[in-house]
Amino acid sequence: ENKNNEEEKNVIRSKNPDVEIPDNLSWNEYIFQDFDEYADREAIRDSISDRSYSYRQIKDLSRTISSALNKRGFKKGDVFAMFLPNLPEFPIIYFGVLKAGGVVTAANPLFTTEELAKQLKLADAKWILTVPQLVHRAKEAMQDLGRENVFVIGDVDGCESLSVLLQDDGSSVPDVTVNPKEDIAVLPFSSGTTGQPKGVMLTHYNLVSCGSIMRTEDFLSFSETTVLLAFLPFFHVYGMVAIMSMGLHCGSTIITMSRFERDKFLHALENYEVTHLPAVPPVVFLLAKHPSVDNFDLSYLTEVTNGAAPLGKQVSKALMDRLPLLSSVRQGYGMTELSPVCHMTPAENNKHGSVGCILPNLRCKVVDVETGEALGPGRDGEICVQGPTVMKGYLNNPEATTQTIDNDGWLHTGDIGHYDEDEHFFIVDRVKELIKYKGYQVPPAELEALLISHPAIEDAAVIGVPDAEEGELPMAFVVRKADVTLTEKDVHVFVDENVAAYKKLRGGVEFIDEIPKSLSGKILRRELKDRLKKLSKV
Ligand code: 4UW
Repeated sequence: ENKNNEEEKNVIRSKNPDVEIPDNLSWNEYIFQDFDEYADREAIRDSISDRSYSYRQIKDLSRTISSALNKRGFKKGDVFAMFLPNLPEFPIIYFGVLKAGGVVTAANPLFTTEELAKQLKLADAKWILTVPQLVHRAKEAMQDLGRENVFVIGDVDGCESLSVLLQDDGSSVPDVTVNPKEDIAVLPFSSGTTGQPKGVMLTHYNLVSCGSIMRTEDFLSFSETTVLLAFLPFFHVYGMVAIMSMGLHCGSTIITMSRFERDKFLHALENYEVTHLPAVPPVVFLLAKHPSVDNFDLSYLTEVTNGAAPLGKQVSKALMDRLPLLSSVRQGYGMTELSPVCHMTPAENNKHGSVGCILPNLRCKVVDVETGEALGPGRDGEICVQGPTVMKGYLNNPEATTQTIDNDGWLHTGDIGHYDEDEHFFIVDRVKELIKYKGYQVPPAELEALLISHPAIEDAAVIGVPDAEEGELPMAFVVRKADVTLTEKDVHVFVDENVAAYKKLRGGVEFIDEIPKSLSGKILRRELKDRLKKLSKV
């Protein structure tokens, strides 16, 4: 490439050479590349039921699923929803759907029926897989759409059991041709920089690109001797791509955990001799600080990786001090819209508090939010990323797409940060609305829309209150209608009844006369945050 210097000024590229990205493989073909070699090795095991599958089984059974789906009328491009916790069958169905040319949209198993129905509708899901505990919500949400293809892992009257699909004779494995650069493989949901959750179109090529550039020696360190503990949900890109898919691609063993409970988690680390732990800040915090940790033998654990929310320098240092056998506390930084990783800590040169360096094949710049100028080292601005992992766009939402990806293909992350002289990046703030509670996305617009639907509420705004352990706690400013009584408790009860538990207003409710807004009607969240700071000082 021979770009002129002007254009390249302050555009950061990896110090590692670009890698070759296969453009003829589907995401499932890429992940399965070395499965024949891994053969009878254990691919995935459930820490609760102890059910497990070998690499050979994952490959064979996902073919079986594609045949079974084909017989039931599944067509290329059909959207298949997965509404379940982390179970060892997850990758079998996931790759089975992809093999049949389908698109996977996975939803948070904590979702209420309404939250699920919204995603199914936007994604136009024709099929869904769930577990008995959630089948009620899955059925209701599908009925809203006039659809009834509900599969369940286990036995429930009126639903076809996964075990029936798995008994298929494999005679109808569909012969689909995937166009990796055009065809969507997965459709995760993200609110992006503003508004309600949107379907993020990730093509096979987006994902193969992300896999290929992460896999470079300096970054992803999974191998055939790696044991991963997967408590982070597979419905989210971090779990789905960076843990489940890449763990399998590298021939590692994945231990699934469908529910996080401290002692069970620590016991699983010891019992399964876990070597690699992909984590989020509250769990890194637990490992660094909680007294129970001393009761377990964690001597196999060599790597803890943080992602999805900011990790303080002190916590990362404290963990290294506590577990001297850890070779590193690494970080990955990413976003659903980036398939999802753009920065990772390189093997050498681990700097506490840094999210690492830009991965090969990508370009990154830090731009002044006012002028758009690409800034030099040490200066804070918005992180922008360009390259083959940038999503195809938001589903049926060209407006939101052009707001996020500019004409030159730069994706604007909505994160504020800088890089140092060695081109290691640090995230310091977020300009987008998004709130992250324990790494989960809590889109303020969603809570605001809910609040405003309450008959006694005139207007509302939701912001994140910083919290050392959980990241941020959603908090609402509420304007009451004239002549109504509405208490803080009323607001909490109303919200708790209507949203998944992680979206609760743990940061509190504050009544206010008017929501500060710009002339164009946008909520001035900075002003609310400043107001809160003042309140807490009084
Ligand atoms: N530090 C500070 C971080 C960080 C962060 C994310 O829910 P999304 O869209 O996506 C994610 C994806 C995270 C991820 C995926 C795969 C992976 O390997 C890895 O590292 C191990 C991480 O979270 O939310 C995107 C937003 O979350 C914040 C940031 O605001 C970003 O725009 N975020 N990672 N390390 N903040």
